[in-house]
Amino acid sequence: MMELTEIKEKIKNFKVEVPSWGFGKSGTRFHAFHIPGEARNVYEKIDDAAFVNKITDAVSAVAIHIPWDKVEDYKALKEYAEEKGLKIGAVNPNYFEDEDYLFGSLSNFNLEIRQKAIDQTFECIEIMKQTNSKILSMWIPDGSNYPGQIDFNKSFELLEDSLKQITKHLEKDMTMLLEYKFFEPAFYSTLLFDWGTSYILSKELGKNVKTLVDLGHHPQGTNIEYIVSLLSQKKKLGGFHFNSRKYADDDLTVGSLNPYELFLIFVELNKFFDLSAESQNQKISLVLDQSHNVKPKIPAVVQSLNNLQITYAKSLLVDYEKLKQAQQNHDVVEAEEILKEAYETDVRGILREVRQEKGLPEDTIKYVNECDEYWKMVRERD
Ligand code: LRH
Ligand code: MN
Repeated sequence: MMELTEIKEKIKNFKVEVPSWGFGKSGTRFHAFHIPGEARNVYEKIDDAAFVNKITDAVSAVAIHIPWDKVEDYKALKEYAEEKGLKIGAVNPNYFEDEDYLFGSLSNFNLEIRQKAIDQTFECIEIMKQTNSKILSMWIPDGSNYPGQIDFNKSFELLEDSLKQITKHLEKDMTMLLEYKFFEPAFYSTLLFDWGTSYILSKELGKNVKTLVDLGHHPQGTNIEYIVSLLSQKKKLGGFHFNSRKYADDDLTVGSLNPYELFLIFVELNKFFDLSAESQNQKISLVLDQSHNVKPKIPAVVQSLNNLQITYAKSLLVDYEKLKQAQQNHDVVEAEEILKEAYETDVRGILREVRQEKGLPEDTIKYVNECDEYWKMVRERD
């Protein structure tokens, strides 16, 4: 059983990347409502991430999305973030908005369009060099809407070939993450639809290529914690997009829906990773990926970090030795009770102590709501 002092140390060093797009305008296909205080450009998104980090000290970097966060001078962007105590994190190429990608991007039957998508990715690798980012985070929505529309095998082959060309461009300390998603925007087939397709490609493409698990990208009833455990065991789990959902890819606040599932995922992660160690960031990329359609952006991100800290703390309370014993003894009830004991423990007191010791606000959400600097920013942006 981990000592409380060690648990507090780990929580103090636990950090996740926040998505630039989590602070900007976002919505559904029906509408994107204006939320007071939403960031209007990448610099305001970095300002907001820095504000969140100032009160939580739980932000490692800002993930950027290209071309949403396109700027003239990426070196200046990196320096701007560093001035604010942050790094530029994962670089996300956008393969879902260019008109030419109607019938796919990296798997498009048309060579010119495939080359365009490959060149766009090379541009993102250049951006990584200028921003000192080490993670190329690829979500490839290519697929089909109707039976017969594509040749599954030809398309997969074309995707594989494109990724091979891209992998060759990666510098040796760079990692490519393949994010799978079982549907949307394609509604009949998606080439990279599950952990298996991502795993197959990551195995074929080499050690710099790993899988990324987005919590909203699985069919209902999927045992995500087992997928996480298996990919970790096979050394192919490269990263996470944290959020929660009730139905599909809802991109809701992590921990809002199904917090026990999130806890079970952290229990598996702890077996393979020390999530609090700076060095781990190279091994596994922990990123929030949410769109705050009804919540004010900054409070929503602060709430998300709270939920992740609470979940991580509970997962550190698990007596892993006793659990292994119960599993070996087929003591099913005892095994579950060991997990429940940790999960049902109220760790908010530990978090308040940690924040006190770090000189941070104990109640971060209350702090934002009473923060003049925050409300001044909201007024100025409206
Ligand atoms: C796709 C996704 C992907 C991002 C986008 C904002 O659903 O999860 O990670 O590019 O959301
Ligand atoms: Mn995602």
